[in-house]
Amino acid sequence: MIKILKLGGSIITNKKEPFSIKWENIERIAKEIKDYKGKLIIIHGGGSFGHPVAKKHINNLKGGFWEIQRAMRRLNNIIINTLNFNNIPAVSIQPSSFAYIKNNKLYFDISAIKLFLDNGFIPVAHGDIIIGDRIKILSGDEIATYLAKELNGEILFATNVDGVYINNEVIEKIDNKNYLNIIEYLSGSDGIDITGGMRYKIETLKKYKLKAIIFNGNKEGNIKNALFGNVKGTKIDFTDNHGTKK
Ligand code: IP8
Repeated sequence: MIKILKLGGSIITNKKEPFSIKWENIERIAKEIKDYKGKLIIIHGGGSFGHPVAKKHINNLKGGFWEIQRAMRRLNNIIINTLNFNNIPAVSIQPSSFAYIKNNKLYFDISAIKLFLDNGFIPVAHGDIIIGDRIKILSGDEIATYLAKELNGEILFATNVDGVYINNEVIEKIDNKNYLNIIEYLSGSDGIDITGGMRYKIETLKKYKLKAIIFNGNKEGNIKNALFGNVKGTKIDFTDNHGTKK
């Protein structure tokens, strides 16, 4: 199964201060990814780069198109430079050039992504602003879920919390059986986040019948452990055959 690592904006940037990078985290993340040799796509969020700029232009996205794109490209450059510096074959994939929206449905041309994967590269995409019958801020979570569905991938959500919390406790597992009980407890995320939070993540995973894990990407070793299938967090499985005998 292809792994899709979503780096939440809060683990790569300081969300409370515009355009501030968490350098130590990015360096550490690169070192943790290094040993993983399976097929991998990385997607990062907007954090204190994309979100404040998108918020500023929310009533005139067309006028702010380039400023939003530029904020995300700046962050993407930093991530990819750090990965390459650590000998990771990361390449930039800019969603606004392969994704669009029509009648509220997303369309992606993923041919280049597939070719990059087949040739041993690690495509690195990011939340972005996209065109279509309207202009839309596309979240990294939407890209992750779309690609997971198309490529039969599993999403590894590296966030700034240990998993999905209910009453101060991390829920070990969310599936079709306990979904309705859990969803009513969940809200958005802190800081300036204009594309949703935990609740939105879980709802989209459910909608597309996907498999994922939500874990704390700020803790040393967790990203590596997630790639190798043994991280602590909330395991999510909405796949059809989940729970049935094979
Ligand atoms: O942080 C948002 O991506 P996200 C991208 O994954 C922009 O929701 C441009 C704010």
